[in-house]
Amino acid sequence: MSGLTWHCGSQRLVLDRPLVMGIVNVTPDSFSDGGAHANPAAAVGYASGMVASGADIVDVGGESTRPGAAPVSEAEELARVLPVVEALAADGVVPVSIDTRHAAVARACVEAGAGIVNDVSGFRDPAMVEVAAASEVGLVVMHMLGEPATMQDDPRYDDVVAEVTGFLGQRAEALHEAGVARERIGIDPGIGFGKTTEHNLELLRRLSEIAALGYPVVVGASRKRFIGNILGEDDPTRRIHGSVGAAAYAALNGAHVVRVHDVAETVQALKVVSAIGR
Ligand code: HH2
Repeated sequence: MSGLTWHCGSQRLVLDRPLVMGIVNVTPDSFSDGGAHANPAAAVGYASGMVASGADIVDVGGESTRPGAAPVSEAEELARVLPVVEALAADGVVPVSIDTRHAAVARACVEAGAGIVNDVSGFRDPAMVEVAAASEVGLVVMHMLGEPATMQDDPRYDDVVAEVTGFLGQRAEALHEAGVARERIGIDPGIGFGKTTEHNLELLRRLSEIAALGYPVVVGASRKRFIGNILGEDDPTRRIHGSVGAAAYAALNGAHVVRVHDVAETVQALKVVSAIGR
């Protein structure tokens, strides 16, 4: 039990067991589920299914940030996500997270009822910090080396865990100085974002060093390339069991929230992990 509570707008997430954040990509080009629910009605139906399977949070994204992905315009991103966020937030069953790097998208989705802003660029943009400070929502501050288009071009660190932890601590401090209560801040090492397979494994192995910052830790390993590299599996949709293994490991080593594509499978594994740990 972590003793942490994550303040996400009107909702309080008690982190006394690992929570599952289900991924809803409303995109034509995401690396593992691009195009699968690209219209709003399909995406809402898909997200509701995840909630029925035990998702504690749904994370809605309208821009693929896979390595080498082309950026989309803010208007296009907003048109993809806003109807989905509106419908899911109106349901109010679980907090809705908006996965965006863009302040205009974040602001509109918070107004539409999103309870979490998940920024893969770690609130480096001052406009994102302003949106955060002007609201009461929860935040996910993620580490990414550089930008999606180039982040996998030979990423290097002296000590990946120390550098990622240093960055997350600094960004959390900057948000706090801008007026964000610490209870709202979650942190994420950004598995696959400017990291080799070995960097990702090292981050997961030493997750407790990141958790020692004292903020809720979110980990998104689901179906990612490093799992494919370990398994020799090129097709992301065939990395489910490996992904569940990574989620269980992360939950045992300090992750409070795991961000996953395969909710039912992950919920089942984490229930067993929690029961054994009790
Ligand atoms: N990973 C992806 C996107 N958003 N957010 C957080 N906090 N942590 C992550 O690890 C993370 C994230 C990439 O995965 P996915 O959304 O499935 O793919 P794509 O970016 O191609 O849409």
